[in-house]
Amino acid sequence: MTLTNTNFKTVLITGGAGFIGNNFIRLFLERHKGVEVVNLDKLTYAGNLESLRDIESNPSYHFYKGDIADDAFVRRLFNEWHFDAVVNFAAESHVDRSILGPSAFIDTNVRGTMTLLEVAREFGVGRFLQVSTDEVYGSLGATGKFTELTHIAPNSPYSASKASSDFLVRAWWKTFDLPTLTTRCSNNYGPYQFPEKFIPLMIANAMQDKNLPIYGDGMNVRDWIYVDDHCDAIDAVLYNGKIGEIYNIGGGNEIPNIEMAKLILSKLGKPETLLEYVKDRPGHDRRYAMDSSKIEKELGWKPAKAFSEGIELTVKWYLDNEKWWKRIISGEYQDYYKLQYGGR
Ligand code: NAD
Ligand code: TDX
Repeated sequence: MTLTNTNFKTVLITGGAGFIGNNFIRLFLERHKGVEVVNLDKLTYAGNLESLRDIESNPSYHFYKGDIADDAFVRRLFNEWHFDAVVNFAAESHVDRSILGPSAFIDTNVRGTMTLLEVAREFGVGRFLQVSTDEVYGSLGATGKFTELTHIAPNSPYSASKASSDFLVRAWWKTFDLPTLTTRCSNNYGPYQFPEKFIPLMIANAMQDKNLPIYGDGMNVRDWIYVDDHCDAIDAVLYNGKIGEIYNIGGGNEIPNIEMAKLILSKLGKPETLLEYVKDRPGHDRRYAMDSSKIEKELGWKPAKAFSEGIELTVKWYLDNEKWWKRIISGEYQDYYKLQYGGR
């Protein structure tokens, strides 16, 4: 059943209009010329075709608006394309939104993943890669790192829904022999990240001289990875990972939130008086840190971008692309899909 490395002709990428998905499609088209890439995205508030403008005329790139939880739609797509591989990025991805309203997280992250698994099983695929997160492991104390053997202990509705999809992926491998792979990555940063997430929110607020909301005491720690390094790791696992395995991916850059916010202010030449300590996030995980030694040893991957360079590039990108994020904030992109695709 499993295809050899070079046999992929058609690849389904879900959630490709989101932050990591659009960066991945760009890398994939560049690296794997001649492979047909189908991007299936529901275009929720987080999906933005504007982020893919530079590649939408590439003849190997094909966009479909649809829901991964829509069984009939997914079936029609598989019937049309007979995918060799699936990379599932599509998800509701923001922890704070999952606290305000968990339903969409179950619909997409759980039901949607199950639908993809089922249809992939029926049609047969060479590889099914589930893009997961370090958050499924819960929270660390002051020391230690998450390994692939750390037990699953999600603390938010978001991470619980992602952990659920990871378990479904495992079950479809064990029960139905679907050739699955799972990657679990730490916090990404870089171009095209929706300005609700910490780094782009801090940059956008600072640029507008608005306060920077810091949850709790600001000492929660995240392990930041530049988005291209995550995409590179997914590509390595997709082509060379061992079926059924889980791969942790981390940036090796642990930074407390308050330090990150201060760094961004200093890069933008803005005063620390903009920092505003606010009520903590309920169930706020204290610290994440990934042990990536498995993927480093087995697949020879390691992060390439130094944090100092990555954060410089990221701040510059938001400075240079003010229109992109300001139009998101104002809701101006709502009609872009209709204009561009006539409602297909
Ligand atoms: P994002 O919110 O920026 O993008 C998600 C994309 O999925 C959007 O384009 C959205 O329209 C699409 N989508 C949502 N529901 C859908 C549905 N039902 N059907 C089809 N498309 C749908 O998210 P992101 O930050 O790019 O994250 C991508 C994936 O990576 C997610 O699975 C997330 O859990 C995982 N992840 C993210 C990070 C991070 O730091 N951002 C870290 C580790 C793992
Ligand atoms: O306004 C804020 N103030 C603040 O202090 C926001 C939005 C966040 N924070 C804190 C909470 C976290 O400690 O910053 C840290 C990062 O927050 P988020 O950007 O919301 O990321 P996080 O909750 O860590 O989850 C992210 O990484 C793992 C992604 O959103 C997930 O999709 C991914 O799985």
